[in-house]
Amino acid sequence: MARQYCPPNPAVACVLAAADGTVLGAGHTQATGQAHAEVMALRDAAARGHDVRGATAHVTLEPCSHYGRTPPCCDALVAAGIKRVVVTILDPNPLVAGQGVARLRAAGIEVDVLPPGSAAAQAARELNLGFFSRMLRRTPWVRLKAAASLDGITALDNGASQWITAAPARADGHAWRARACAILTGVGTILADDPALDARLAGTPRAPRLVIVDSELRTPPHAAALVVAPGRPVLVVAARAEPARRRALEDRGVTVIELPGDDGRVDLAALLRELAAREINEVHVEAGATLNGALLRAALVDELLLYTAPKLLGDGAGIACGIFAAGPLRDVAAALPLQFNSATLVGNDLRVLARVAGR
Ligand code: AOF
Ligand code: ZN
Repeated sequence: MARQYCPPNPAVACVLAAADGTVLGAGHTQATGQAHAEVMALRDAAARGHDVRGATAHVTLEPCSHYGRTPPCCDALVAAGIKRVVVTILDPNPLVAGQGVARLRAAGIEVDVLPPGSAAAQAARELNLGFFSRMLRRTPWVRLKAAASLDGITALDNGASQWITAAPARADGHAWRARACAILTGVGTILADDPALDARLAGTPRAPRLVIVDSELRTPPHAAALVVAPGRPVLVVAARAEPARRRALEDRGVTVIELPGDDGRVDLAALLRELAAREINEVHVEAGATLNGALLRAALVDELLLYTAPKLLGDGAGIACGIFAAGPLRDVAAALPLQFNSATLVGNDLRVLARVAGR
């Protein structure tokens, strides 16, 4: 759950343990601007009436050493009399990046950092892929979601594309939307389907922002995606923003920016950098074959989230289309190198997570 409400802050857990291993308190990161994991664990121990002096703090991310929206956790641990801190992985935030450990050691606290290659360190990183990506690569983690039949079809000749997968898979898809900082789509999907693109089925307390790639600024000011979730930030990214259309969208509370690429369309790599600058950790892409394909060809996708329904929908004639317009390949060896991370039955549909090699 923390993953759904703490972005853009990383989701962190902290357990305070006595010398004999007894758990004295535990906590995790709250919504951005509120308490970090360490502070929650200290509060938990206090509420349970435990004395934490001399205890060990196990933290899944290096305790912060800086004044951000909240004061440094290092200071809270020092003030509480913690004797030893076990850190799963260093914080990649340049404002912290080892300084948390240094600050604790300077205060006489024994600090152990788990080896970066250890399973625990890998798991701690997996928990916050988007945060690590934004901090280290200055671009968000991009997860592309699609649903198709067993034969890879996303729409029929008559354009019918809704409900290829069943309710449990759709709810699962909403949970993935809810943990992202932004949902990215294209104007083609807005015009064709008029989707809400919110995370209502997940009941998330934090609405992920919506980003619409819209080179010519054709998004209708009354599109469902702009009105269904009031208060949700919406960013429309154009290559060329005609002033009257821009004004009509801005009147709806939408932010419009221009990021023209060489081909007259939106520069997608620049868009992702812009999103990282706006504290977007994870981007959840739900778009049509064209934007999906453009992101894939530009090597901007890190992970695929594919739902496969146990249905056969045709031979690809007419407008029946595949998931990605990723361009023709001459050679199977030239295909994007992917690795399956998991395959899970969600209801009667199959959910596959495949990661681009090296990401
Ligand atoms: C921790 N414990 O549970 C988390 C940390 O603006 P602030 O004060 O909330 O600080 C945000 C930064 O703190 C964030 O970018 C990351 O470096 C670190 N997150 N640190 O000690 C936590 N979530
Ligand atoms: Zn902190």
